[in-house]
Amino acid sequence: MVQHAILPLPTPNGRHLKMIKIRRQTIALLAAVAAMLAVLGYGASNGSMSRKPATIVSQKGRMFSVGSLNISAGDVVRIVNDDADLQHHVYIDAKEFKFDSGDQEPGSATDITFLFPGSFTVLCGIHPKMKLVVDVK
Ligand SMILES: [Cu+2]
Repeated sequence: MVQHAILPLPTPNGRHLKMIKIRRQTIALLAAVAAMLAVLGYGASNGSMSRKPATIVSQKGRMFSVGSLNISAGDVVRIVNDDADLQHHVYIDAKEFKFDSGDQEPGSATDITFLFPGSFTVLCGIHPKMKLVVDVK
């Protein structure tokens, strides 16, 4: 039978514990900020947002499936890359509203929430001829 030696437990390092606590608070804060931004509709989402897209626009053959859209403030437009072998990269560079999807892989979807009334041009950073005008009322 093996005899277990009883060793004194290492004393907790006070500074280390404090750092863990601060890191936890930071993570909680970041999570709260991320949740807030998601509610406000910032950033690209992977389609898991609870808000239902008002309109789905396809990207195929280096074109958007429609040239223009009329929506209401707060509506979500989902842009789907239906090209099998092309990346797209939508962006909006308006004074009131800037958006950048990052690279959109084939099959991926990008949701854009339009919070403000106005006319916004959605462009593709890879295919300069792709253009979608979104009128938000
Ligand atoms: Cu494109």
